[in-house]
Formats: sequence, structure tokens, C-alpha cells
Amino acid sequence: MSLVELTKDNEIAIITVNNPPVNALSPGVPEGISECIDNVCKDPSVKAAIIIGSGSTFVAGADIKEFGKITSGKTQRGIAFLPMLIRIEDCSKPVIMAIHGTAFGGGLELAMAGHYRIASPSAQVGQPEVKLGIIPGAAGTQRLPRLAGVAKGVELCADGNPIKAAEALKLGIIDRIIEGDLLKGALAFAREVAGKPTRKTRERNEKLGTPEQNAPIFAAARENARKKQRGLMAPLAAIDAVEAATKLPTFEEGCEAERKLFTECLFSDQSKAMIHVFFGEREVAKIPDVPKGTATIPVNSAAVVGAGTMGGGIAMAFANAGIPVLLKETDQAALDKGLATIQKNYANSVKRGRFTQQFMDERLKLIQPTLSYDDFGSVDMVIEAVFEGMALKKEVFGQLDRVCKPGSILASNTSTLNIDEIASATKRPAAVIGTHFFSPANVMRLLEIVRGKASSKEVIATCMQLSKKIGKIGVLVGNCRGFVGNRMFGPYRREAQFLVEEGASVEAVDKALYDYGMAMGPMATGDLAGLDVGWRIRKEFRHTEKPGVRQPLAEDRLCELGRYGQKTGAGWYKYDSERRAIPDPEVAQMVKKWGTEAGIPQRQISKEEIVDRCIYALVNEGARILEEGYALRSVDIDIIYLNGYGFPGHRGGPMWYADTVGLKKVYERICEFHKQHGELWEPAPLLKRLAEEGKGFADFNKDQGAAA
Ligand code: T1G
Ligand code: NAD
Repeated sequence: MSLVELTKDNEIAIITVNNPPVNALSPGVPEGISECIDNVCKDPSVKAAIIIGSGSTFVAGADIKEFGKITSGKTQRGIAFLPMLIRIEDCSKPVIMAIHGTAFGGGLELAMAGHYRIASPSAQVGQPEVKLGIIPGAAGTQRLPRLAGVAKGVELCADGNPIKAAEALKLGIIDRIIEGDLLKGALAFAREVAGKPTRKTRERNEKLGTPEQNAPIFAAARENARKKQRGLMAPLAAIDAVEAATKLPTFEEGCEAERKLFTECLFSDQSKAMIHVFFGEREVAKIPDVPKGTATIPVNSAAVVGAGTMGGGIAMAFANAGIPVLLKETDQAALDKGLATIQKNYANSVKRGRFTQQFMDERLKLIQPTLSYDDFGSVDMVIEAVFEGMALKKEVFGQLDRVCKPGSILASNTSTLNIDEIASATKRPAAVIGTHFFSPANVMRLLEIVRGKASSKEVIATCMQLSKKIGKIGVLVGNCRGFVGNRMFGPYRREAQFLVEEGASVEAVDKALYDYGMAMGPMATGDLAGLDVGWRIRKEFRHTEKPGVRQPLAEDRLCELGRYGQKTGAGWYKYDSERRAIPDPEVAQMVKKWGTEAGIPQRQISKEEIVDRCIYALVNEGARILEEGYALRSVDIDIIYLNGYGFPGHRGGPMWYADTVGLKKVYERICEFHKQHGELWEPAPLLKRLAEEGKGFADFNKDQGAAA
């Protein structure tokens, strides 16, 4: 079947786009559509035409794979959809867009060039381009405000979130919702409008408002973008383009303004980083030795052991996906406490309009509290989330091995402990795996899936698939201490603490990383997670510390004073009753005293040094992890950091960022730190090699891929 096919149902032409998997407007598709429209215009027997997508969706946009070729100059093609859209709009016979699945980006722009749009009830429409660091580039910022009005038009283009068919109907983006067979409904609709005069969206200016009406809309949109999409250029560019639609005298001039803004965004580092993330989120699902089609174990029921900070959130994640889940605790008080937290979390989500009361009630019914393992015999998967101690975990896994049915998956939410040692407490190590959720587990998207030596391919494939079902991004990692995320986070937070001990203020360190784009600075993050968690782990691993190698000292001292962070009202910061962080001069004095007593020279430290030491500490450890094979690709590390550690998407992740800076420059900077700060900054061999070969981590993946 060709990319675009023209068929006829008597006097109605049907143009079907067939470019699986998502009918993207890849080379050949716009040309095919244009050709079909020309035929429709020329064929007197045709009274109207329908454009529809084959497979699961309408057109999901431009072919994102083409963008890299454009920005690298490999193709001169560009995003030349406008001529096709004008051809459709100028067709003298009604062109009806029949939408199912998603009409996203160029797909919605195509739809809006039609004279009518009809959709299935489950269809979604949207301009998600800003999530790729670009803006609509085929008149979306010009036609959408003409259909939906300026306020909604600017919102949809600036935040990039899709809307459902029902809302699109209310807004005037689509003209009718078709229940049942879409093509049948489209043919009936086409016969209704055949022969009627066509309406060109580009000439519908009645919703474009006046400058007085629009000024507050654009001001609010810019303020919202600066707050919610901090540091991103595309949302502000999208607002400029929609504003151009309302201000410039002609549609064509508006399109020209859009084209300029689109091109600026497309060639930006932000967009390259965000497109890397788009494909990265799909790439991480591919495990070279666990191919698509590997058998999986059905997970229709689950159980969680431990209803503390993590256990409760994990139980909610399963319930939210409609999977009944047992929740076990040691005693009623702990169980009640865990359930109360779950109740509170759901109530907050209902209050914020994220869930309905009915959804909450139904989900709560799926969470079965228990104090025994009696019902564990029938569940498909168990996730253990008890205190972080090897002895206790092995005791629990011994129990699970006795009570769970053959074939049940036994997973641990440990954040640092050895999965193989935990598995050794069972007679079925092939069924044991790590499922490392991030706090709050019902919110954070990341799930590190930790492969044990014996973890079977079925168990791995099942967990990768399940992660998508429970709304997570599953990334497969190796079983080393702290796995990937926490192992890298150690050096990152170490450098942050060292910088404070050397004279930088707590606020300066946090501000530098916040301005870099991190969701939260490293000191405030420590206070949020609880400084005692790291303290307990440092004490557990004190015996592994190398004599003579500098270790952070201030955070342990703060913990000895009972300053665990938000949970005790004070840590690196003091906290008011709303848990707002307040800089604490007492901490500054104490740290200065401790640093001086430890002989650490106090000095002025630049913002640039703060960022380089923290971010390059991540990169250097990431390179070690890659070389040791605990991460499959550098993009896996990037996706872990974006979805688990608040790393900015517009920088693509630590490894992508390093490639953007250039590994030679990164390596030279790390060598400087190595000279100044000693062996903790020994450059990772892989980093050294790639820098000397003028390569990047992206090359390492290719070489690995080729080797695999
Ligand atoms: N271009 C190229 N490949 C795409 C693609 C696209 N637009 N969308 C998806 N894919 C690939 C994806 O990489 C994966 O490949 C496979 O299709 C299945 O995707 C001019 C400039 C539509 C909601 O941003 O949001 O139009 O991994 O796993 O979960 O103004 O894909 O199998 O090899 O995501 O069912 C705007 C992006 C483009 C929509 C389906 N459009 N896509 O989700 O499948 S910019 C978008 C999605 C633009 C114009 C501008 C989702 C989906 P592989 P999947 P899914
Ligand atoms: P927590 O102290 O909040 O909760 C642990 C719960 O386990 C307690 O309620 C305790 O009563 C219960 N428990 C202990 N022994 C039990 C048993 N035999 N049967 C049933 N319940 C039992 O701890 P947490 O922060 O939820 O951490 C749990 C696990 O998750 C740890 O391994 C931790 O390393 C890991 N983890 C924690 C975080 C985090 O941010 N807190 C993030 C990722 C992973």
C-alpha cells in the first residue's frame, strides 16, 4: 500500500494516509496528499473528499526523525507543508478531516486546513511541539486561534498538552463527534456538506479579538510560561507567533513570523536536547538481549510489603492502573498510618481536580490492607519496601519464597542493596529483580529496574512492560551499589557539600543549580529526602571509605544535631510551618567553623565552578557506569536523571549535556579538578578515551550497539 491512497465511494473521495506506526508526515506523505487533492479538484464526479489515517491514529505530526537531518544540513527539504495546506484549503469541494487516535502537531495543522473536522469520541488533538523545544511550523499558531479563540489557542500552543474530542468540539476545533465507525460517519457527513460553500480557516478572523482584549491574555501566558516552563525558549516563541496572528494584517505575514520563530527554535540546543529525550524515552524500552516478543508474565494482582513512605505510593501506583494490591505491615498502627497517608494523598489529588471522588473510592477499594502473608499465595507480583537493611530484606524474601506461588515475581524497592544477595535468600533467584521507585512513588515517573545475575528475561520483559502500565518509565540498570541514579547522585551531592565547606553559601549552591535548570538545588533536595537517609547509608558503608580521601563532614554533623531536613524542621535550611526553606545563618557559621577546623581553605566560589563541579561529577560517574556496563546506553542515564532527579529536559540529561559542551572541554575541566581536589576527580577512562578520540557518549552507544 502506498503512503497515501486515493479511493472513491461513489461521489466521495477518500484519501488514506498509511505511514505506520503513527502516520507521520514523512517525505512522500505531504506530496501524496497534495497529488490526491489535485485529482479531487480535477475529477468532476467527486463532490467532497475525506482525509483519514489508517491504523491506530490520524497524523501524529511531522516526522521528528527528519529534524536532525535538517539541523545537520543533511537535507534541504525543511518542513514545507504550507503549499499542501493551502491546496487543501483552496479546494472548491469540501475536504473533511476524519480524526481518530491523535491529531498532533502537523497532524492538527493538516486537519485545520480542511473545511470540516470530525472525530471519534476518544480522539485527541494538540500542538505538542513545545515538548520538542520547537513551535508549530505549519501555520498551527495562525489557524488554531482562528478556530478556538486566542486564549485557548495560545494555551494549546504554549503548554503543548493535548485535549480530548469533547473539549475540541466545544472550542470549535472540530465540528462533530462520530460514534461508531468513523469512515461510515465521515461518508454520511461528507454527503451532508457536499455542494455547500467551503469555509477557509485562514479567512475566519472573527475569533482573533482586539489588541485591548488580547494584551492581558498574552501577558498572563508569558508569565505562566516563565513560571511553569522555566528556562524554555519555545513556549515564549509560541506565544509570540500566536500574537503575530492577532496583530499582523495578513495570514501570510503571520505564517512568515511563525516560520522565523520555528527555525530559531529548531536550530537551538534546547530543541536538539528535547528531541533526544523524545526518542530516548522510547529507546530505553529496548533491551538488546530481551527482544520485543519475549514472553511476559501476566500481572493482574500484586502485593506490597511495608506501607511506609515508599510502600504506600507503590500501592497507589498499582491501584491507579486498576491492579488490586495487598498492602502488608508489621502491626495495625503502622498499617493505619500507611493507609491514612494514602487517603490523604488521594484526597489532595481530588481537591486539585486530578482525580474524581469516584476514582478515589474505586482505587481505595483495590488496596487491601493486611498483617499476614496469608493471601500472598495468589498474587502475580510482590514488591518489598521495608526498612533498608540486608538482614531484614533477606528475612522477608525468605518468607515470600515460602508463601508465593511458582512464577510470581519477587521485587525489591531497595535503593542501595545488592539484589543478588537478596535473591540468595530464595530458591528462585530467577524471579527476583529490583524495582527502584522514586519518592513519591505514586507521582515520580522513573522506575529503575535492577537486573540481578539470575533475573530471567521473562521477569525483565514483564517489569519493563508493567512500568508503562503503571504510568512509569522503566529503565533497566545493573546491580551495583546505588544502581545508576543514586550512584551518580552521591558524587553530585558530595561536590555540593564540599563547595559549602569551602565557603560557598548553601543558598548560592542551590541557586546556581536551580538557575542551571535543576528542579531543586542539591542542598534543598537533601533536606526534602531526609539527610538521615544518606547518613545511615554512610555509617553502613563507613568501612569501605578509603583512608586519606576527603569525605563530606558538615551533613553528618548536622544529623548529629538532629537536623534531618524538612522532617525535623531544620537541615541545611530552617523550615516554616508551610515547609518553606529559610536560609539559616547558624548553619553558615557552624559549617565555616567545621571547615576551618578541618583545615579547608575558605574562598569565594563562582557560580560557574559550582555548576561544573556538580554536573561534571554526574558525568564522570556516569561514564564509569557506562564503561562498567551498568547502564545500556548514555541515553538511559539521561532518562533516569530527567525523570528521577529533576534534571532539566532542555539540557537533555547529564550525558547529552556533556556531549553538547564537548567531551574534550569536559575532560580538561575534570583534569583541572583532579589536580586541585585529588583522586575523587580521577577522570573516568571512558571519558578520557572518548575525549582524546574527539568522540561523544553518543558514539560510545553506537560502538556498543554495533558490538552487541
Ligand atoms: N515522527 C517520527 N516518529 C514518531 C513520531 C513522529 N512524529 N511519533 C512517534 N514516532 C515513533 C516513535 O519514536 C516510536 O518509534 C513509534 O513511532 C511509536 O511511538 C510541522 C514541526 C503519537 C501519542 O510531538 O506523542 O509536527 O520506538 O511509542 O505510545 O508543526 O508517539 O517504535 O521505533 O510513542 O502509541 C509533533 C509525537 C511533531 C507527537 C503515539 N508531534 N508522538 O504514542 O507510540 S512536530 C508529536 C507521540 C510537528 C509541525 C511540527 C506519540 C503518539 P519506535 P510511541 P504511542
Ligand atoms: P519507611 O521507613 O518509610 O517504611 C518502611 C516500612 O516497612 C515501615 O512502615 C515498617 O513498619 C515496614 N516494615 C518493616 N519490616 C516489615 C515487615 N517485616 N513486614 C512488613 N512491613 C515491614 O521506609 P521507606 O522510605 O518507605 O523505604 C523503604 C524501602 O524503599 C527502603 O529499602 C528504601 O531504601 C527504599 N527507598 C526509599 C526511598 C525514599 O525516598 N524514602 C526511595 C527509593 C527507595
